[in-house]
Amino acid sequence: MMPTITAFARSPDRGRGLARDMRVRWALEEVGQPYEVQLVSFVEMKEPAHRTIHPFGQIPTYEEGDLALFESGAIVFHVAESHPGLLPDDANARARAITWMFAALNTVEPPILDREIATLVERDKIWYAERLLILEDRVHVRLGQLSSRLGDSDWLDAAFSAGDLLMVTVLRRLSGSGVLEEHPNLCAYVARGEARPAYKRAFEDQLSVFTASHPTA
Ligand code: GTB
Repeated sequence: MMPTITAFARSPDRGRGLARDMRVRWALEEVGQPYEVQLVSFVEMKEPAHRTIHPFGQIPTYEEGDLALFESGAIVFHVAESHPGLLPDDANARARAITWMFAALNTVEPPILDREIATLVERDKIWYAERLLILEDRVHVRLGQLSSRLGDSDWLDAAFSAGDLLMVTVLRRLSGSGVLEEHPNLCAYVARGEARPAYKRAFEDQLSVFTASHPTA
C-alpha cells in the first residue's frame, strides 16, 4: 500500500527543505518507496481530523493502511526497518546506526533548535546578544565533538545509514547561519548527503510545492 505523508502547504522555509517532512521524503526516496503527499495548512493541522493522527497538530505524519505515525524520527525508523537500504544487516552495525539516529535527534538537534528559536523569537530582548553567544557556544561544543568523531570518514559508521540521513537533516538547520562553516568536515558531510540522488529527488519534490504557490519567486 502506498504511504501518504503530510507536509506544509506553505512552508515558512520557502522551499529550503528545512521542515521535517524533508527527512521522511528523503528516507522514502532512499528505499525506493513511492508515496503521496497531503499538503496541510496551519489551520488544518490543528483541526480534529489531523489531531487524530498527530496529537500535537504538526507535520509530518505517515499513513499506510491502518498504520498512522507521527514524529519524523519514528517515521524514518519505520521506513528503515521495513525496507532494505537504510539500516545494516549486521546486528551490531544496525544498533550503532540506530544509536546515531537517536544522537541526531536527542543530542545534536536540541542545541541547534535552541539557537534557532532564539534567533526567531528573542531578537528584541536586551539580553539577546549575550544569550546568543551562550547558545552558539553550546552548538559549537556539540559540533566539535561530532566533527572529531566523524574525522575524515564519509559517514558516521562505515556505510550511509538512517543515522546519517537524520544527522544531515539536523545539521542543515544551520544553513545560512555561518555556524557550520567553522567545521569543514561537517560541511563536507552535509554536502555528501545533499549529493545523494535520493536527497535531490526529495528536495526537488518539496521545492515544487513552494514554486507552485510562488510562480514568480
Ligand atoms: N518532533 C517532531 C518531529 O520530529 O516530527 C517535530 C515536528 C515539528 O516541529 N513540525 C513542525 C510543525 O508542524 C514543522 S517542522 N510546526 C507547526 C506547528 O507546530 O504548529 C519544523 C520547522 C518549521 C519551519 C522551518 N523553517 O521555516 O525553516 C523549519 C522547521
